[in-house]
Amino acid sequence: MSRPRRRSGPLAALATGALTVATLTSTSAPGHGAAPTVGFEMPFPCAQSWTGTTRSGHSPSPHAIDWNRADDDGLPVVASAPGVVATAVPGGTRGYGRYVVLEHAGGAQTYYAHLSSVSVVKGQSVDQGALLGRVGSTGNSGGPHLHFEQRAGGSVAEPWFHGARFVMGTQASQNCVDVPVAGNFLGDPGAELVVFRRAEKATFEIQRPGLAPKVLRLGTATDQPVVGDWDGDGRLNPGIRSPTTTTFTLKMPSGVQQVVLGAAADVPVSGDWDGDGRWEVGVRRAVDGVFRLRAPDGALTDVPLGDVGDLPVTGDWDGDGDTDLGVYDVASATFTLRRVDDDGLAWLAQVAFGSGDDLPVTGDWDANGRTDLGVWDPSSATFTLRQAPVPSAARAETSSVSFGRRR
Ligand SMILES: [Ca+2]
Ligand SMILES: [Ca+2]
Ligand SMILES: [Ca+2]
Ligand SMILES: [Ca+2]
Repeated sequence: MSRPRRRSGPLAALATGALTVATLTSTSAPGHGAAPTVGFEMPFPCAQSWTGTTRSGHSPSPHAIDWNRADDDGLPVVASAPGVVATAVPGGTRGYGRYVVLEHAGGAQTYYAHLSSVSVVKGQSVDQGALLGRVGSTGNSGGPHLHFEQRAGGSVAEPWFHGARFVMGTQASQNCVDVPVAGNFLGDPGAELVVFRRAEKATFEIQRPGLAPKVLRLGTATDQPVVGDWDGDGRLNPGIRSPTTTTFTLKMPSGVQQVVLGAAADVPVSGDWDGDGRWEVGVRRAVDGVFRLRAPDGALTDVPLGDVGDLPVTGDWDGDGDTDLGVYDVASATFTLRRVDDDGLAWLAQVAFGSGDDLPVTGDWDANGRTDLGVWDPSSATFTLRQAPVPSAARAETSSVSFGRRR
């Protein structure tokens, strides 16, 4: 699915000259496995402290971790690394109870067990830091805690977090993730680069050339970002969707609008579906990959597009004022863009752009009224932007901009 992450343990550190003798020694000590090729973080939101314990006799392996903290029943459990949901069991009563398995690059897996609720479905792609479910005590469990495993080659492996071997005790999660976003927030003609910074008090950070980023505060670490021109003044506004309550909170200077739509696992999308200048919301359903678009009167339109594991994108590819739909396939780094002509016929264009673990972003970089494509590389926090006369053009200009926090 992806290349090895650049910051992922001693081998990556060696490349940057940061490897210490102590790390080398512990890596080669008997009984210790090699560092994982995936850059795992703790399965909890940024900065939360949790106490992790391992023990001999722990089933299925002494490498499995039980995570606890005070009053932990019902607290969010998030993805340790980006991946695809291999297993989601929302109703389990024995063994792992309600649990989730994520499949990562190179066949690595992570297990999240004894959950009180599961927020994802099998087959969907989830980003690092995304909500998977909540801590519970389902299955073979004596009280609320998170049972967590990292697996390699099918076997439970010694766990690593943030490039270091796990050590028992209390530690703060460094699962502090930026999510790439873009759009015209500032009112000048082109789109700005934006990241949604997952934190207990989450923020949208809007790049301003030559100035500090403009910071808009909205949402929490486990909310999903969604941006759009909710009030129709020509500038984008921030929004979030809570997967827990399936409620969108759309923030405007005049106030907040709330919309309830979709299931917990669904991914929010936004666009001006009817071309009147005010944007609407929708979801891409995780179970079947169908876009469900919501009109201002609440009417719903379903548009199937792409595979379940694809990531949704939206933009006005043809510049007619109506927002169009698209999907990005991470494994092949290919956008599939859909537009509808004056006769109501739908047309698809495929554009190969990006690589590795890149995440898709869209925005009108060159301010010509047609939305362009881009990707953000999490390991370098670099946006690569594509500008072309039309989205399907074979020749396109690309530019790279570093913005956001590297993972
Ligand atoms: Ca606006
Ligand atoms: Ca509209
Ligand atoms: Ca359009
Ligand atoms: Ca453009």
